[in-house]
Amino acid sequence: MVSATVVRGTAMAAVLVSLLTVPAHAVPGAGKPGATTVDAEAGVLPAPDITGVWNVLRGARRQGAPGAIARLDDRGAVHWAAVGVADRKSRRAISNADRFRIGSVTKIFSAVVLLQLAHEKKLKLDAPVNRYLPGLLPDDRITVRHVLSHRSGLHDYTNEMFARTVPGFEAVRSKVFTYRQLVNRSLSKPRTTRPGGAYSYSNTNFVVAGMLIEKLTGHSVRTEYQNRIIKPLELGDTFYVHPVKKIPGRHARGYLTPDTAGAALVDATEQTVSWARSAGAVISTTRDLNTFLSALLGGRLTSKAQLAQMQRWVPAGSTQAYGLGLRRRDLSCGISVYGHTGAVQGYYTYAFASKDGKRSLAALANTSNNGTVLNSMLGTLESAFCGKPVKQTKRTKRTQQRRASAPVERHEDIAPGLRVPLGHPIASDADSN
Ligand code: HEL
Repeated sequence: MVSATVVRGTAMAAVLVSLLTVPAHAVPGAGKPGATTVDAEAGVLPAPDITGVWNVLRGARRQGAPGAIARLDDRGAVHWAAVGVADRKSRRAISNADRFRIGSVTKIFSAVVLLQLAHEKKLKLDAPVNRYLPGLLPDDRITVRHVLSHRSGLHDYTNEMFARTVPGFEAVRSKVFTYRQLVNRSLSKPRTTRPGGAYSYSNTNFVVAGMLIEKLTGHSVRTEYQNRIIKPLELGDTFYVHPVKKIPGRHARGYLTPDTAGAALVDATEQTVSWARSAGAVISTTRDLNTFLSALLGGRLTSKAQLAQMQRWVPAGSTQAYGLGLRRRDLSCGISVYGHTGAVQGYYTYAFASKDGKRSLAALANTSNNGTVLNSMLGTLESAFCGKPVKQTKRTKRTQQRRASAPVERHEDIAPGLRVPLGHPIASDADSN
């Protein structure tokens, strides 16, 4: 094992930065600069740039995240990086053993359960939602597939809920919503597209997914996640505890960035996440997320046919596409990765894997509503899957700078030209967080 640890002390706090690597046994040379990993389906993946991942985390910290972690699993080789703190009061260093809220990465869990139910012939993807939940939706043409691919046109009720970030969060952090209350909030607004129309991201779709799971199985989503995913994959750090507000065991605290520049971060760790339920309330770790995505892409959670359904893509911006509960991100080196991003108050997550699932990266910054950090964290994917950046021309540099400074809007993540939630960039001194 190669390990390097740097401890930096300041008047305010000690910041622990660590980078640990377990070299691959299976692939000689994997992880070394310039080496490549042969991936049967994805072609040749460049060797990951581990230092690059670490530098991205350091950047996120400078941009206002109290801490940031990443774990890369690459055919038996494991790399970790961690920067900053899990808890701003105790100054405990953050680590990849910390659990955290994964936000919309939860959507993959919900989609997997529904795809398994489709395989068991308990559900048809092209059947109307109303066949299983009579009278729920105002249009019989909205199908299960439309919901899972964000093409139902159901308005995203969280747009209004979190229009003002901190007051919006405080108003719901202790609330327990029924699925129906959440759907009713959505239905009080006009729909955004016709059924099957263009992609339009909405948490409402995955609230409906949770209702479908509970109706078709007669069990809670917690039981279904547990029996179909968590237990078989032995994900010992993955939980759905709704409506319990605490994260069980060792965890990173999450810090929400207020809309007012310069205002103090808000500790958002404890909340019911009832506003999201099956759209975003799962807790996990970087290790479990990598295990989960490797299993999914490796075909160990669904049949081949169902995995192919999950990867029927609709365009979702210039560098992204959406399948069924699954995002595809097209990286600068031409490689695509598959997974999801998550933004829940206090936590930004990236969890993606290669086409065959043999390389996976999960990363967390323990802040949110900070578009700069969210944008930067995309760099973990670039470093993990594209390796070292090729020398840039002045022109590509200019294009990237234009993209990085493009305005972001509510409720979509960082793809140039897409709508994104994410408040304002903040500049702060890393050690004063
Ligand atoms: S937003 C996303 C991400 N998704 C969607 C979902 C999730 N999270 C939410 O809908 C929460 C939105 C409020 C988050 C809050 C913050 O940053 O903590 N922002 C505000 O309150 C802004 N006023 C599309 C980014 C995804 O990647 O799928 O997770």
